[in-house]
Amino acid sequence: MAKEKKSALTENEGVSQSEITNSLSIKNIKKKRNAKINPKVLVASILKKDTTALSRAITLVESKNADHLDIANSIIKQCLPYANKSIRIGITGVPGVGKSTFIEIFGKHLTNAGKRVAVLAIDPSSSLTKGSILGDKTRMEELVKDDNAYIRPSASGKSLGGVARKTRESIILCEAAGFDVIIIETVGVGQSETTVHSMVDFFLLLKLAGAGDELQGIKRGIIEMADAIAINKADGDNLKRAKLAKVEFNRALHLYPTKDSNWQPKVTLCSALQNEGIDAIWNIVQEYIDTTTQNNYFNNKRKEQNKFWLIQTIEEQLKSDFFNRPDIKKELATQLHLIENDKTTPFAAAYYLLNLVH
Ligand SMILES: Nc1nc2c(ncn2[C@@H]2O[C@H](COP(=O)(O)OP(=O)(O)OP(=O)(O)O)[C@@H](O)[C@H]2O)c(=O)[nH]1
Ligand SMILES: [Mg+2]
Repeated sequence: MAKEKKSALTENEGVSQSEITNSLSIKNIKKKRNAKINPKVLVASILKKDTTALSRAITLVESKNADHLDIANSIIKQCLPYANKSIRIGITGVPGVGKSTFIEIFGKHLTNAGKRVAVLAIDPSSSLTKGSILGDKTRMEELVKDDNAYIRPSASGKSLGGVARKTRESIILCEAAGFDVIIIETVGVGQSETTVHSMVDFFLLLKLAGAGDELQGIKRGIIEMADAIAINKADGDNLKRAKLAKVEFNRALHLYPTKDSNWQPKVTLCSALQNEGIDAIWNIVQEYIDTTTQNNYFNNKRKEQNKFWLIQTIEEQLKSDFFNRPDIKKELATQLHLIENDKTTPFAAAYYLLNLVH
């Protein structure tokens, strides 16, 4: 044995020991990285509430590598029987309304009540800003240290549909890992609210008390989607204005037709900073779940959401397959050029390109 060792060393003469160690460790890292991921083992760990395994699975879901997609699909399939058991809450509001502060305190409220909470985010700006919720992880100081909480920085991607699919699948994985409440956060700046609304049970809109123009600046659609509106920063000098805003929102909400859920959206005040009104919001969520479970809306909505996501996924996939074809890429450039020079119409060009595929 000693002899063998010696001859191995002689073979490596001229190469320093540190170089050998370095090359060995690089080889090891590569080997580990390429080691075949065993979906079964990963799923078993997820079911044991292992959040490292959960993070690995979410990374696979988010990966653009085709091999990873297969593994991710297998993991999700195995997790599905354990999914569907959480309460999914969407939270939206304009930048600065206090979403991070709210989620931190709301999350702590839930973990103190013995719940396990996962926070995911849909951040439409993430491909540009590299994910603003990354900074949130440090802002949610208490929650991030909590063993019963899991915070995942937002998925990034070119299309909202793609990011949404990843979040949908991450929800399933989090549920399999035994999280009772899943919070999906999004910045209230556009399409992403509709996307989040289509994947949650309860939709909470955080608002600020403005200067009397409460109802003018907000998109009607978002108000219509909300199951509750919480006017945040209802503290200090702001309290009076917040109370007035509550009256206005209540009046406005009564103008909307009753929802299919038979649920009358609630307006409430809170101060995330001072931890006031947070328990009331959780009570509203529970009341909503009770009402909609009894009238079966809860289950029906989830089924409708699943159907919606089936169609959505097909559309997304067809679109990406189409635009990624080398012949389409080339011909699209030509057609765009022709359009620019008024040599063809958008419809003729579209039919021409579509016919290349059919
Ligand atoms: N007075 C008061 N300030 C608050 C309250 N909640 C949040 N803030 C403050 O408002 C600022 C913005 O809060 P964030 O929680 O970062 O807001 P956000 O909605 O996550 O913002 P973005 O991540 O930029 O979209 C911070 O300075 C908070 O301390 C509140 O209830 N009362
Ligand atoms: Mg934030």
